Amino acid sequence: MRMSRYFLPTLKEDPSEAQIASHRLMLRAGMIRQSSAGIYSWLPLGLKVLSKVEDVVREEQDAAGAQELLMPTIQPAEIWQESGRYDDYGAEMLRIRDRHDRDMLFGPTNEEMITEIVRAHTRSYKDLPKLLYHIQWKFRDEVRPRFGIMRGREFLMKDSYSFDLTYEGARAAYNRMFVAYLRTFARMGLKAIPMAADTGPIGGDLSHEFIILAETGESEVFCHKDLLDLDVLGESVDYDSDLQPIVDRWTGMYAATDEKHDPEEAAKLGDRLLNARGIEVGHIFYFGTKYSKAMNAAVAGPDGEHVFPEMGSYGIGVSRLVGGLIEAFHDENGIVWPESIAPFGAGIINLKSGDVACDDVAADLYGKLKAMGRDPIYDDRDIRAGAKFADMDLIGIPWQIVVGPRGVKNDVVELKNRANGEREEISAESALARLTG
Ligand code: 5CA
Repeated sequence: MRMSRYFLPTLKEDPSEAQIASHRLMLRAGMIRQSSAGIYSWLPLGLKVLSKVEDVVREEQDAAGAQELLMPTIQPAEIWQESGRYDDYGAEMLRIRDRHDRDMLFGPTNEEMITEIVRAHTRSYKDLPKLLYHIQWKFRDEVRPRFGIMRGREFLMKDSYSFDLTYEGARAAYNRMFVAYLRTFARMGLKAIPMAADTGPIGGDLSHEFIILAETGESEVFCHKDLLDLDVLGESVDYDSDLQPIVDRWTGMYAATDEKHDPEEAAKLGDRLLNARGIEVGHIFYFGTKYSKAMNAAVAGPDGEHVFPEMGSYGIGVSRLVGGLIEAFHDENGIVWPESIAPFGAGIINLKSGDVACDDVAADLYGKLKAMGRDPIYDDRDIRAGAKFADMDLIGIPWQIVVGPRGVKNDVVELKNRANGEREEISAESALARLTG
């Protein structure tokens, strides 16, 4: 992408409405634009990052054996009346009436709709288990939308739903999602800690929130410090095997949100207790037959008897994760994207646009990086060099190649690593070689 053509409305000044780093930096980096309270447009740079996050989430869901489908944003009220949640959900649900006076709503979550779909197409125990997911916009009319997309009213969620014949089957599905979540967040460079949690309006009796630590997080959390040292990417995971040992390792140490906190239990940890704040990026629930019974979604068991599927639901805040990543990865100059999520794989800064020698070297690098699949962004704008450096750092491009007249004369460019600030003068060929693989 040539920056001269890119729609990248960066801001030099901190916007006054932003209270936390991620909100401030998303506005300054031209990633989002507020449309009304808690509702945002995702501008090209923001959308690129959101899609990268979505890709990692999708890959790990698919690897865990979940199947993607897509349910609508607008749902009929009837299915929520069947489950009994139409009234319970209260003012957070955006209710809509269509031209035929039918009650509709903008989905805040999809337990009812997926249960209706599975009920319609599943007759026998032989059709189970099923593990389905989608990535779709949700609407919750939050009392206090805040911190930008972190607590929005419209937000992107990955939600999965499992249907099993037995409690053991449902627990296996829960464990599969548990491990898939650990992998998903770890692949983005995040340390997400699973914590015993309340089930709230979703219901059920087993639930974990996945929380990344951040000073500005909305949840107060307590956990064993050693949880921060566990590593899931080092393990080889076979989703067809018993995952309980992995889950046990992550749940064997104390970790709870303030809702489930047990001060006596926590006190036993002494100085190994960590009391911090965190951001909830995922939440998984086992709720048994709550929805399958209420919505009469029985299948015929082996002897023809009615069996109500055991269910669970599993959410990841895809759009919230973009904010969570920025909270975890930024410095005084802007965002520092981990390579797995970076909107562009490399940036080229031409210090003297219009100078034939510099233009040639920069354009050549740009073409080659594109051919390598590095998806480069090339700052070819006719503006001050200082502004180019500032923007490239602000938008967090992990590798930056600086092309200037003095270097070009000596056949060198400068390769800069955004994360540690290290710079090296090397030939353009060496810079390219470093960015291969
Ligand atoms: N049906 C279940 C699981 S699919 C469910 O809705 N769970 S949830 O309510 O916990 O939401 C799942 C995730 O969505 C949360 O962990 C959080 O990361 C994200 N989320 C929830 N509310 C918001 C919001 N207002 N803004 C941004 N993300 C949100």
